[in-house]
Amino acid sequence: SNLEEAKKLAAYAAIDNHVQSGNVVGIGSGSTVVYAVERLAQRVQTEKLKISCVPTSFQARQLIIKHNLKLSDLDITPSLNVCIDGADEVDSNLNLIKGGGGCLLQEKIVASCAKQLIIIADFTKNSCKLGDQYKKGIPIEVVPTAYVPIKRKLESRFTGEIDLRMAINKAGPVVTDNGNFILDWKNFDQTLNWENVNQQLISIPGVLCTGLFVNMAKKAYYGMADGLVKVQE
Ligand code: DER
Repeated sequence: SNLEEAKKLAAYAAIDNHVQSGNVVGIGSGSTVVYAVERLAQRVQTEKLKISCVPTSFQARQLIIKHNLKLSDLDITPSLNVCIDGADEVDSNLNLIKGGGGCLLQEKIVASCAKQLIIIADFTKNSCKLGDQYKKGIPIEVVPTAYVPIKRKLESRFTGEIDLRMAINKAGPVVTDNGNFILDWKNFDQTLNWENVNQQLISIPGVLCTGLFVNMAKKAYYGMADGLVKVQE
């Protein structure tokens, strides 16, 4: 599909522009980063690229191992040159909604340890305001024992709906790689100040992380339907 082709275009462009030998690379989660890992593996073969890769999820770890890339972690390499990751939506200020795949906590940690966070996405992720196109809500990772009081606090403070993310191939709620639950905040007010909102959310006891990545991304690469790549910075 030209959506998959668009993801591949963005991924290849970002890897070719931002990864060089000697780099420690954060590997994001989701479907677009699959193409980024593919490109890294190609470059290791053709250019003898020397890199270490730090995963942001079990999925990313499996990808790194599958492609025989050098696996590292934050104990061994706590400072990364670059982190390549997808996003559910990007606004005109390069603020992101992430966590559609449920991997937001480790994604945010690894991104925070990298000198640059580079986003790769297809054109459908490119929005003016968060919520223009992405309707599944802002993910909030919470300690399972606290999800009801947190949900009620959020419902009293903000407009919109707060839903516990339920699993599809497992009975009950989604449990993240870190053993936590996810609340999805839908139909939020799109005019909110996301930096303030993020600070308010993480100040609630039991909230571990939000899918609001504010002032973190350095650039976003979008694969376009016409086969071109658009860069937002
Ligand atoms: O869950 C995540 O944060 C993923 O990176 C997601 O935002 C992007 O997933 P996709 O590349 O499959 O759209």
